[in-house]
Amino acid sequence: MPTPRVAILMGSDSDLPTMRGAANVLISYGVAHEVKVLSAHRSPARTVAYVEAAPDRGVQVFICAAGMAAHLAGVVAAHTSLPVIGVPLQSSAGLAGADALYSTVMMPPGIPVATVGIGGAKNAAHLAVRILALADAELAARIAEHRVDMDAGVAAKNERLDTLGVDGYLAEKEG
Ligand code: RP5
Repeated sequence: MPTPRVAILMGSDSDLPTMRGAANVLISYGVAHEVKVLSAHRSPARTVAYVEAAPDRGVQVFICAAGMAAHLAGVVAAHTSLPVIGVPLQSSAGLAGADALYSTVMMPPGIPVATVGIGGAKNAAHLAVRILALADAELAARIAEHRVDMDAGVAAKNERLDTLGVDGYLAEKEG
C-alpha cells in the first residue's frame, strides 16, 4: 500500500456515499489516501490517537466530514498542525446542513478549518491536491491540465449550444 498523503475522515459510514466524491477526485490525481470512519463524539479517544499518529505515516492533509453538530474537523484541527479541510454534510434532521456548516466553519482564531460548501466533498479533495501541489511540481502540472480540460469542456458546450439552439441542446442533454 502506498503511503497515504491525504486522510479522508468522516463521522459515520452514512457519510460515505457523499465522501466517495472526495476519494474519486484524489484517485483521478493519483494521490494516495485513506478513508476512515472516526467520530468526535462516538469515538473521541480513537479519533485523537489516529490524528496524532497520522503525520508519521505520511499524512499531510486531513479532510474531515460530518453532519449535525459537526465537531470532527475542529477536534482534528485541535490535535494537529497539518492543514484541515472541513466538509459540512446535510443530515436527515431537516436543517439542510446549516447546522454542520456553522459547527465546522466557526473555529476560534489559531485553530483553522478550511471549510468547503455543504456536501462539498469534491472541492475538499481539489483543495487538498492544491495544498500538496505547493511542494509537488508533477501534481501542479496535473492541476494545470485539469484547468485546461475544464475550459475545453465549457467551449464544447457553447459550440453545441450554438449548433442545436436551446431546445435542441436540452433535448440532447435530457434524452
Ligand atoms: C454525524 O452524525 C455523522 O457525520 C453523520 O453525518 C451524522 C449521522 O450519523 P449516523 O446516525 O448516520 O451514524 O456525526
